[in-house]
Amino acid sequence: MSRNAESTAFRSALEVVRGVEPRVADAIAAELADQRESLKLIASENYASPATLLAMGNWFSDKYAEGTVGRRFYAGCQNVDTVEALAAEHARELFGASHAYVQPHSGIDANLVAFWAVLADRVESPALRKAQARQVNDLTEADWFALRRELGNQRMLGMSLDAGGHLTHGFRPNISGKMFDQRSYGTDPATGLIDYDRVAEAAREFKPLILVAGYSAYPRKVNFRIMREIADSVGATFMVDMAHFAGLVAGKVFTGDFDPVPHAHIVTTTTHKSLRGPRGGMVLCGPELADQVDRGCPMVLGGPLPHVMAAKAVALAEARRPDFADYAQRIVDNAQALADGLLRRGATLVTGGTDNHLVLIDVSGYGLTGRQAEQALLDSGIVTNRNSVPQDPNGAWYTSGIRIGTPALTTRGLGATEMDATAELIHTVLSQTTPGTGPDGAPSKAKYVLDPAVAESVGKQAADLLTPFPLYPAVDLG
Ligand code: DSN
Repeated sequence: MSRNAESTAFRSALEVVRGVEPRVADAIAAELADQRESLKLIASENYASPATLLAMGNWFSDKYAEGTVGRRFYAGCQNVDTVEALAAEHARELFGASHAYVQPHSGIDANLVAFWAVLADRVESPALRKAQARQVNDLTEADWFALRRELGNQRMLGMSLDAGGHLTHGFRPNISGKMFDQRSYGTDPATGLIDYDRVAEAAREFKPLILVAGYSAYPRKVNFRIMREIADSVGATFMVDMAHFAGLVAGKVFTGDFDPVPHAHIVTTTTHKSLRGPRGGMVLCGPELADQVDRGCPMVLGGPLPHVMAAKAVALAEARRPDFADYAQRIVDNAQALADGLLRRGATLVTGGTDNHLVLIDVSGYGLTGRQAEQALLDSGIVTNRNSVPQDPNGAWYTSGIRIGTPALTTRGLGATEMDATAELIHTVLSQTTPGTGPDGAPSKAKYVLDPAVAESVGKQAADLLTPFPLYPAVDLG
């Protein structure tokens, strides 16, 4: 697409929206302006390509298409079939998977599909077999009771949230922590690293049906070969949620023992993080689980989002191009440059560095909670999110950490020099912010004090850092 075409496309779309509800058009334009001006360091965010974004704004949004390619519960799905098949083909080729299911609307949905597929495949439930053989009317009340009992209380072992796991890996407030009998493995308190011997021990003791690997806030690689051996040793199904690092797998930065696809029975991901696609999810698996995974809709999911599947096909096609491998490598190079810059200035990093796309700063070293640090950085034009650190004394709301990631800034083109400058800005804000007090004068975990002149100066330097790297340079909304 020519640069001119991109600009015309977005401008025209906004003009049409403005004709109906100008406040929505204004908010869309304001979002672009905000994203252009801020140093976006949220590890799970990125900037999708114009082609990916434009593939979503169309009449595919109007179509119901429950079922799978060629087997729909609705008529007239031939064009949805085309884009769903294309997205799945690109995903299979990109990741070397034998089966790809591209319907999940989000990462949580992808994980629910995977959980269901494993339960349906592994749990011995005669009632479920009858139900799946379309003999639902033959099931008695006692069968249904047995089905619920047999599928419930199955065991899952996943990484704990405060060690960097995801809430869908068995965290109590999430459905995964309620529907499964759940245990967590953490990280070594001394190193912050996964201790595979401890994981093996936990697996031997607990004998999970599903062993889950994957993370949202663990700044290191995971050895999926070892994790698979642990799963095999206790007869568990090995599931990897690669949502955060799918782009690094796609770009062949994570290969061999660190590529989950050859090692896991089932792999889930989102498509919008380091993979740089539209907001959505996806499941990859071998032939053994394919039929169960394909029951995701209507078993677990509502109707698929064909406009998003179209955008997934576009983004996955982009990720198959050679330049994506270069992008993926630069994500990691940038994260390491950022980590080095922070360490040189005295910051404490969980695990002492990174070998993926994210860095976790333990801001208790600055005397702050994660919430105070997050807000002080935001005041200074630096967008991050607070995150628990292992054994966090401040819990999941206030936290003691700030998670930062490089997929978005790398898409903009920033490199090692700018990462060092970013480390300087972050360190300046954190070292000049102090904890505040509540109305009664008591120490507060939320309030903080930062000289507005410092915030303004850092904000200006952050904006200057971004000036040579315009976001969506071809898009001029006028
Ligand atoms: N919310 C995502 C993240 O920020 O890591 C994970 O679901």
